[in-house]
Order: sequence, then C-alpha cells, then structure tokens
Amino acid sequence: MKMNRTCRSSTSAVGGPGAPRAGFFRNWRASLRRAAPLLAAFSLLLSACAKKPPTLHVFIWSDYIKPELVSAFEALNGCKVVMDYYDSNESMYAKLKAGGGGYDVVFPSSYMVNIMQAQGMLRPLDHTLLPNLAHLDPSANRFTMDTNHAFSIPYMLGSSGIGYLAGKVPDFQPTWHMFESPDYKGRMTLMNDYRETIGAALKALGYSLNTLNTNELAAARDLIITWKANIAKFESEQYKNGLVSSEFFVVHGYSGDIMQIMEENEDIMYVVPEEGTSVALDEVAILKDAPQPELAHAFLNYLHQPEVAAQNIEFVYYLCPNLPAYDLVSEEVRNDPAVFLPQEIMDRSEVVWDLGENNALYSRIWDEVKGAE
Ligand code: N2P
Repeated sequence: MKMNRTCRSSTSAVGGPGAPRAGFFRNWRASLRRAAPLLAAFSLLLSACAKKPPTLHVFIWSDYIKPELVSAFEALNGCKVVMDYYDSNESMYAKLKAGGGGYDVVFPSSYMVNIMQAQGMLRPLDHTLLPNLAHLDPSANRFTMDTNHAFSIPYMLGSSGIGYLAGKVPDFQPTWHMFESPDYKGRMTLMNDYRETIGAALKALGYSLNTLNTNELAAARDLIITWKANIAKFESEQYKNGLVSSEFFVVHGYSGDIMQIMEENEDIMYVVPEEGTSVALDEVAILKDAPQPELAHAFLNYLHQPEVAAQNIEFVYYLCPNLPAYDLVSEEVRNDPAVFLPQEIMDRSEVVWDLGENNALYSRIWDEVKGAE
C-alpha cells in the first residue's frame, strides 16, 4: 500500500507541472485501447438485451387456444409467448406449488381459482388494464365465486361427457353406466381427475357432484371401482388420440376436445349422459409472482377482444362468455349444443365447487379408488 503511494507521487514529480495531466491522457488512451474489444462486446450485449422482446410465460390446458391468435398477440405486442400445458387443475397446482415455472398466466377452473386465491397464489387484477371486461356475458357469473373478477376472468365454459365411436359401439346409451359394459372392456377410459371422475359416478347415482355425504361418496367410490375393472386406464389427454385411432371406443372427456377431433374421425360422437354432468368455467388469472404483469394483463384483455374470442370459440369448441362474440361466430357453431349448452343440460348438470377442508373427502375416495385391485 505504502509503496504504491510512493511510486505514484514520484512519477508525477518527475514530469513537473502538467505531467500528471499528460500522463492521465496517455494512460486513458492506452486503457481505452486495451478496453476497446471489451467495450465493444459489452455494448453489443447491451443492444442485444435492449432488443430482446419480453416473454410471456403461459401455463394452459392442452388444445385450449387457437395458435394463430397467440402469434397475432406476439406481433401486436412485440413479445414472445412461451406456452406449457397441463391436463388437470391438480397437476397444474402441484407444479406451481413445487415452485415450477416462472409463469405469468394460468387457466384454473373456477373452483381452483378459489383455492389458489385463498393461498395467495394469484395477483389482484388491475381492471384499468382490462377494458374488454365490458364484453363479458354476466350470466357466466353463476359458475364462479370470483364474481367481481378480482383475481380471474372467465375464459371458457364447457361440459364433460362421453366420446364414443358410433360404428364400434352400436348399442351405445347416453349414460355413465356404459362404463359397466363388459363388451368394451379395455377399450374405455375415464379421466384421471378426481373431481371429474368422482363427479361422474355421483351423477350416475343421482347425487350431487359436490356432496359431502360420506355414504354417497362411498357408493361413488364402489361404482368407480367397478368401472375400473373395465377401463384401459385413467387418462385425461391421450384419450383423444386413442379415439381417433380407434384404440378406444368409449372415453370420458371434455366437450370441446372431443369436438375438435371429430374432423379426424367421422365416427366420433359426443354426448352428455342423461344423468347429468359437470359444467366447468375455466378462468384466466395472473400469478402473484408473474415476471410480466403488464403484458399478462394485455393478454387477458386480448382474449376478450370480441373477434379474438369468436375465433377462439370456433377453434376450441368451448364457449368464451363474451357477448359480442356470440354474434360473430358461424351459424353452425351458434347452433351447436356442445358449445352453447342448452338449458336442459344445464338443469341436470352442476359446477364443481371448492369444498374447502372437505376437498379432502374427495381426495381420500380417489386414493381408495387408485389403490383398489
Ligand atoms: C382443454 C380442456 C379444458 C376443459 N383441453 C377443462 N374444464
């Protein structure tokens, strides 16, 4: 330390007045020359960073948005959208809880909005960034507990039911009891989704799919165990390919997903069983730690631009509850009972609700089903 100080002062003394200044410039030029390549690399890096478009990370159900609409959003906002997919509310929740993702936007069903919101996982929405909320169909509010859209906005409404191959199942009956038929053993699938599949069994038995009655739940468990002997597997995604390829003849699935694959195999039909089913409102929300909250708001708002909502309905075959969009969809879609659910289906169907602590009743039953031989 001491030695350094001595050396420096002796250098300036040798040069006399003005020398330190000249020395300073000489050193400065030399340093600049030495640093030039570094500076160039740094400024390149800076400009690359400045030009890098922001990225929105979206976690969404599979086959649930028209891809061209996502590209159009990217072009409009000069951003990149990276999408990851899930096949149930529970798998999405488990991944987020495990810390996975860095996601901005997520699409929980209304009961899951409740669970996630209660656990502080969602970001309050800034309505000033969501002018398209004005287009929402207010009748969708009966399917959600977040009626003021404090944390979520309705995205799509759909039903669960049975997809089947008419040519392979000539004796098909529109009832959940089809899963008891030994004739199609190994050719049927049920959803790997505890609320959906326990819900189907409860409806088959004439009970509410939100029941807290333990006898009813036990009866549903026993019925699913009977079904289990006949099905190939519990599965919520591959059933679509399986139906198209005729690997499966009867599948428990989502309305729009089954409608989407009808073009690939003309034999595919979709029905809501006569005992009723679950009708779900899937919502779109922003995660509490979203890296791009403003862009996320822009995305939510975009989904409710009427032309966007209409194109999306036409593609996914679910109903985006956006009033002006209803007039923009084709007549064929407007008259499709799988998209615009008729009142008589609504009357015998129910929404899955968050049951708070009693959700455990359902997960326990599900564990028993999975563990049964
Ligand atoms: C998307 C299925 C979403 C329906 N493929 C879940 N309610």
